[in-house]
Amino acid sequence: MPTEPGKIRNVAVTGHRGTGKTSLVEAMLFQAGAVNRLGTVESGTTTSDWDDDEQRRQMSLASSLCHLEWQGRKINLIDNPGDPGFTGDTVAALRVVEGALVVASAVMGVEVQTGRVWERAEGLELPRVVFVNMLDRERADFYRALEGFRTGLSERCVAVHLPIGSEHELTGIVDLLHMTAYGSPDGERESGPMEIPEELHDTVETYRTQLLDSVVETDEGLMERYLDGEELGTEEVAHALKDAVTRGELFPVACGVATKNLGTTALLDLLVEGVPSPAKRPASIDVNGAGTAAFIFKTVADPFAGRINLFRVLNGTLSSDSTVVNVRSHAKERVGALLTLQGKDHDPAKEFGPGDIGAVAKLKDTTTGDLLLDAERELELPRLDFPEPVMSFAVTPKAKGDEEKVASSLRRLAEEDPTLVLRRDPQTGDQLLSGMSQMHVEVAVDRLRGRFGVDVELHQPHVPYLETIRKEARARHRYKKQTGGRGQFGDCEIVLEPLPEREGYEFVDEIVGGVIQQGFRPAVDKGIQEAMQHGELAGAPVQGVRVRLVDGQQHNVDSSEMAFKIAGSMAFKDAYAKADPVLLEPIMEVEVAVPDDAVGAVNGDLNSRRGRLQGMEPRGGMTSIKAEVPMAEILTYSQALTSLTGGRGDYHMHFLRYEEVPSHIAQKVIDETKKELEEAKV
Ligand SMILES: Nc1nc2c(ncn2[C@@H]2O[C@H](COP(=O)(O)OP(=O)(O)O)[C@@H](O)[C@H]2O)c(=O)[nH]1
Ligand SMILES: [Mg+2]
Repeated sequence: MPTEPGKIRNVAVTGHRGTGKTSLVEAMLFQAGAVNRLGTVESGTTTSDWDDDEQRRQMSLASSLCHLEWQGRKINLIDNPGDPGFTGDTVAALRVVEGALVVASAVMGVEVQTGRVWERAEGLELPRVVFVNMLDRERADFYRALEGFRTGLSERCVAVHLPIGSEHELTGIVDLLHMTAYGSPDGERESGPMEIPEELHDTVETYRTQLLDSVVETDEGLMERYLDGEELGTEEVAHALKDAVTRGELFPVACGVATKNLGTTALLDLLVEGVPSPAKRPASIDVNGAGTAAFIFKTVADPFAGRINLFRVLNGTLSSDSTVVNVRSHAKERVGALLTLQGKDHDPAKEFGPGDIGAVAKLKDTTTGDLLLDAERELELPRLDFPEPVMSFAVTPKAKGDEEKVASSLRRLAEEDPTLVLRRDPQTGDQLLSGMSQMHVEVAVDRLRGRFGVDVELHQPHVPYLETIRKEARARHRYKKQTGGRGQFGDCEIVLEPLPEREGYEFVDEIVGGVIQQGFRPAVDKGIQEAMQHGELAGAPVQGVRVRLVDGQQHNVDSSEMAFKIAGSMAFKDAYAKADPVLLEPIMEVEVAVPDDAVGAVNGDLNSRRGRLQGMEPRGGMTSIKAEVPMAEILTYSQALTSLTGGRGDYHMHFLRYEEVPSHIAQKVIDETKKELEEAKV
């Protein structure tokens, strides 16, 4: 297998879920002879979906590394999950490759995740090749899909392959670059090259001209000769195409049928001829001329080999039986066995050179996002810019007493998957597990059971309500107890005022003439702050209040800090009730991407969730809807969106600000909290 940087192609296979990425990787491996039978997703026999959970769900849940040899080049393929829940893997994979192979369905064309992946790649200025798959399906239309890419994602998308026939009458594909055709005896090795069928000549002519026009436009020398009517050689066109792809000036669009192994020969040729090698494009992670440097883009828990780290060599050569330093943890790591992966199968490898992608087992303290160097050096860690989690669940162990085990196991999972976030809500006390989709969190729960033997339940988390006041109020409280010996005496008068931003707390000491001695005044403050932890409306923390301590009285024998603390707390409660208190709720900014035909339904639904529409714009072939929605109404949005869009939509959200809860709804929240508090008492 060739390993010089100029002979490597690193390609991340990405796109919407169910577009046939895993099947396509399988077909390429099979066509190149890297595996000797064509596995299927249905029978759980593909090379890249090797995990039990993946086979059960018949979908990719983690990125998987495969490799093959084609035209004397080593092609490393990273098959990525399409479900938005597992975007983290895609984000990391895109950082270690020179090309993204964006797979789309010829029936659905550009879908939500296609657009998101495209944007990510755009941000990295990553070369892209499109594969329009599933040409054999009913209602498949290559030309419509091509147009969708051109209008939705980039006008610089240009067809390099065309289908011969369509739907169930599909018989092959045309390679416009080499002007040949390929046919497939359904799941066998693809046959060809062969003659382009007569009846397609006109169409081929049209699209070949479009391709040549687009290519020469990016290369002045070729342009002149082309305009002079000179016949251009295939190799020089391919060369110019690759340069254009490398600079992001063209995005070639290929097509085929993954499950029938049709279109793979031309696609593999295209990856070799159209995608830059690591020698042609600087790695997207700069290590400042370090010696040997490798970047960990994925940590996999392998049931047999333990923890496996997938890496990309950024510089130098990583050899087995060497020692490296982890830039994040400063730990010295012993690199024992290096591995070449083919899905779950691994073979020992001696070394990986610059630009290559491989795996290493049994590192102690190294996970996703880490950088390994041959010697200790100050270097900034690459920021992967993972998306923020969109949904949270409260997690509780099924068995009492398992709390610590649940927390530590979840921490392990979150280490491997940075888009899984674990935290305790200080306000509600919930142990929150946040992820990118419901499926994402559910898979984490499955792994918790499978790998750590702990069972948990997921609940809807509590909404972190707050309370504040709307007007000024004054109260005085005298705390007095006379019990035999020394009594208790504290007396204070306070004024509450709303703070303008409805945030924070201020205590202003306005005592004059020493009616309360200096030493007792902080006790009043303390008592007030304690009372503010659980507001009288719904037991939520109170904020946005200035308290002025204006008057009081003390007793020279019976007064104590304790007495003033209680007086402060009681005075606050009295004043609070008169200060027109309200409940505040978190408002989220939600961005939903949906196909155009679902816009009406989705807007209607957001409206019924007290959402306020902020705007709509076309984005990546879909419509992006922005709205502000109270958190309480959108905790279980994932299921709703799935049923509204038939699984074709996705969303992101983040906290925006707190707002008053409308009074009719506030009453419900207050009643519910009271009920909960009472139940907790029993
Ligand atoms: N008819 C047809 N089905 C396909 C094709 N490619 C994949 N499939 C099927 O589509 C489903 C999803 O495929 P998979 O490879 O898991 O898609 P992924 O989620 O993008 O990896 C599976 O049932 C495949 O058998 C194709 O070209 N034609
Ligand atoms: Mg897959």
